[in-house]
Amino acid sequence: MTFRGSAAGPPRYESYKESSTSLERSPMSKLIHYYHPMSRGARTQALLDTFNIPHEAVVIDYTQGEHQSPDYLRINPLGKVPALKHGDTIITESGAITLYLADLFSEQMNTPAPGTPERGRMYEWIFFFQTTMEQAAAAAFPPGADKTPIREKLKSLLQSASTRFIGPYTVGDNFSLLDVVLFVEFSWYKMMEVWPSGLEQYEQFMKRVGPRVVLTALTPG
Ligand SMILES: N[C@@H](CCC(=O)N[C@@H](CS)C(=O)NCC(=O)O)C(=O)O
Repeated sequence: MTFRGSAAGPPRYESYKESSTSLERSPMSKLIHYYHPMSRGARTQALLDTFNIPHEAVVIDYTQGEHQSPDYLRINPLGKVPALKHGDTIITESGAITLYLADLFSEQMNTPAPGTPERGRMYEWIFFFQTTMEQAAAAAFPPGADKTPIREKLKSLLQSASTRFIGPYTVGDNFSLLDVVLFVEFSWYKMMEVWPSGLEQYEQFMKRVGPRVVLTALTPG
């Protein structure tokens, strides 16, 4: 795994505010990703970085309330990260951003073609994470003794899902966006210590794709 980010880090929200007028006039091709390294935005940022997609990364520090500022609420009225601005188009919801990027940059990301079994597999994992897993993971915070049942559930869900895992990569023989999605998601569950031990297919996968994923350090930006 490559942890990326200079000492100065990506541009902070301040720099977005200063230049917002010119950014709004940017050409359609300009991508601006609003995220925080300790958020679901780490996954969409990893996609942009791993596949070398030109973009501007803007950290929205929700720990400092930047997600509730009037400027950011114009980007995402829900006050959540991540969000993606593409010209005049704004996409929120990390799963939607993932699928939007997958279609825009299908060649670089090795996105499976519509209507193929691999495309179905891609949807399956992304929706599994966004709905079943992340809803349960959110309920596991803040940690405490009473969270043991939900943590056991997370572990057991991951264990069951492993039977759906086919290698060497998640959609066949080539490294794709879905590998990045799984790697980042799995890293979170390892960090939360709800990672099922002894599942060789997961362990091999993490070792295989880790060196190829560019993941912004999972520490506050
Ligand atoms: N379903 C949304 C969830 C977004 C979300 O809840 N983001 C969190 C960080 S992971 C956030 O912005 N939290 C700040 C808050 O809710 O105040 C997605 O996947 O993008």
